[in-house]
Amino acid sequence: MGVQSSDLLDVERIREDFPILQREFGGEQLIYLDNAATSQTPEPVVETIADYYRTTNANVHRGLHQLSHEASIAYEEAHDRVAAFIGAEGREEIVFTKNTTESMNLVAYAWGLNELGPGDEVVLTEMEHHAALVTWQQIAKRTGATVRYIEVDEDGYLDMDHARELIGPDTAMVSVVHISNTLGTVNPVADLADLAHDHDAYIFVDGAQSAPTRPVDVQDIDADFFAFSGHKMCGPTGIGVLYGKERILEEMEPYLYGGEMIRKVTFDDSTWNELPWKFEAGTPVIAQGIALAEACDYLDDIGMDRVRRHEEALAEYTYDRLEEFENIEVYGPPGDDRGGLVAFNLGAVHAHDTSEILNEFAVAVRAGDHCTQPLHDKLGTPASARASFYIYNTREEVDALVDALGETRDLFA
Ligand code: C6P
Repeated sequence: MGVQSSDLLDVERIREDFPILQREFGGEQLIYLDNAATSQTPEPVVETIADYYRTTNANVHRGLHQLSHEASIAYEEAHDRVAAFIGAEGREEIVFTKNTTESMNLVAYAWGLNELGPGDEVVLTEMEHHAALVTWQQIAKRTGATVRYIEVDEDGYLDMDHARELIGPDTAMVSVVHISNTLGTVNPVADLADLAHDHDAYIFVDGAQSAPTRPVDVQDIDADFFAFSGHKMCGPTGIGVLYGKERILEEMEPYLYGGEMIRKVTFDDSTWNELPWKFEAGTPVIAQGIALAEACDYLDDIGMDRVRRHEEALAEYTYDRLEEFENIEVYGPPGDDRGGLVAFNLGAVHAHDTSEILNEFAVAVRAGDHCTQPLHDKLGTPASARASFYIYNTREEVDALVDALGETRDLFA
């Protein structure tokens, strides 16, 4: 069994920063286990947003007035802060987007449309989120490139022999999820980066589930691109991050055109602003970016290694407790080798029914295909229920989940 969550984090103290966790539904206190979809937002981040609008709100990079100057500095420094959070070299490598999905589309359009063609291969995995799968599928259709999928084995791991078979001289891009949002598998992205680079291909690591939950150093894993979303890591909605190696971003065409991203415009042609602004057309996500920097501070103050161990301990505890049910299917690797989420089906009970009944006990879990339809097809089920954890969750909440699942089972017996 994993380390007690209370040995790792001062959860009681952390919970004080999240008043939403005090909400009650039908007399029961909320147990929020849908963090892989969206995490809750701590008071310091909420305060940062409010404070920005109270004291600093102005457009950036435009006015010469003091407010615009202050907003611009704060917005630019937010890029530095996010760069430090993932070990990037500097703000040039950090593009603020709307979310992980937009970061993926940015590269697919700006790089993929220009660089891919017939004979080129984009290698994905069977556990990719639709953000990657659908995007590369469509770009491949438009360019004549081929999409191939690294198989997932029965235990929820990538078949690395198959990866070595697929990644070869025709591979142009390997796009792989760091932690599967359905299986909880932590993929060997550094090994996949080596394989991709051996064949002069790029690797795009989808960090939507890893950046919020464990220390990530993009240089250690040698990712060419890395993407994540603010709303899964104590930040606001409406902000995502695309990390790209400076050399590659320099060579790429812009994705969106307009104000902010230009250097010189004439009636005939235009030239582009320096990185990262070349990829941030129009008025950017100013308040959200500044709030994301605060979220990075908040998480780093706790310590990302402790966040990781807390997540792993809760996932392992949940996995072990779910095994108590006779007729349960738990997807993905063993409890002691996964990120902080557990997807399952309780006998023949549809995942939607499970989540509706859990909702009666104020337990919030996600049910559905989690934007991994092809993976669910492979698992032989249209949907699963999923509990996912964050810094404020406790073993007692997992116990409450298990109790509520016991009631669910009895109801459908
Ligand atoms: N997954 C969930 O699992 P956006 O919506 O753009 O912020 O994130 C997309 C995304 C990309 N990759 C992975 C691995 C993800 O888990 C997600 C978001 C959510 O509940 C919504 S499907």
